[in-house]
Amino acid sequence: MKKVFTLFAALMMLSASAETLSLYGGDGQTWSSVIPFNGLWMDEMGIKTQVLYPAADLQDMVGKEITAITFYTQSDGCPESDVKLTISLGETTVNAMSAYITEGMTQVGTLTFTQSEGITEITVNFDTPYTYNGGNLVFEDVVTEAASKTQSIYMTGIEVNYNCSISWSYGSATPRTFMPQTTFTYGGGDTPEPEYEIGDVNHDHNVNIADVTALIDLLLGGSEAPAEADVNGDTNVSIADVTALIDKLLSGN
Ligand SMILES: [Ca+2]
Ligand SMILES: [Ca+2]
Repeated sequence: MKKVFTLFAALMMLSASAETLSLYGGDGQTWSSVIPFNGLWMDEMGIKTQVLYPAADLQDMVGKEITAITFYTQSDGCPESDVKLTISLGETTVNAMSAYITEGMTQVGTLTFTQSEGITEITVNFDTPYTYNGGNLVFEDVVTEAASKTQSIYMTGIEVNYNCSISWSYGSATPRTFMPQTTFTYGGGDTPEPEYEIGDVNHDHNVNIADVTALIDLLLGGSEAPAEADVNGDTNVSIADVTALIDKLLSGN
């Protein structure tokens, strides 16, 4: 029973394992003080910043759940008093920013900057995982508790040749060509295919008579059997599996 439980637990962990997608790392010297966090303006409620990630860069995550997003600072720096922001994601057919995207945004979490030094990463762990459906992805942060005193936050990234982001300054929304260095953490979605088919005792990605020989050798030798050797699925590897494997080969299943 313990064996079965351990296997089950391992499978659960495998299917829930998190992957990451890191983009726009650049040279580490290119930075923005307004994308994705507009530090100097964080003393105003409602200040909004958006980044538009092209779908072509996000194909690894289609159908998966995004659970966190990380940005990187070029140097120490944060608002000089606490700021709270809401973080939202959405998908759009828009390919470049000319105005804020207002439709289809969903709040996924919040972020609080507290006064501190030495920040190199800013990670938002989502309260609500976001299922990515394959569109152009919009990241948004909005100030919901303004700072009493502000300071620029310098974030690393790359310059691109179209308006991929937008921020607020001096009374208007300003499109930008800065794409912040970003790591997405994602997982879930499709359960991965098992590595080997049941009966593929020798792990050569074929189930054939060589596996019968391998299974007999294994039983005679008393060595540890791979999970694929339990052909009849009774959680034991025994002579009954030789019979089951031969039956499987003869029946062509
Ligand atoms: Ca085989
Ligand atoms: Ca068995």
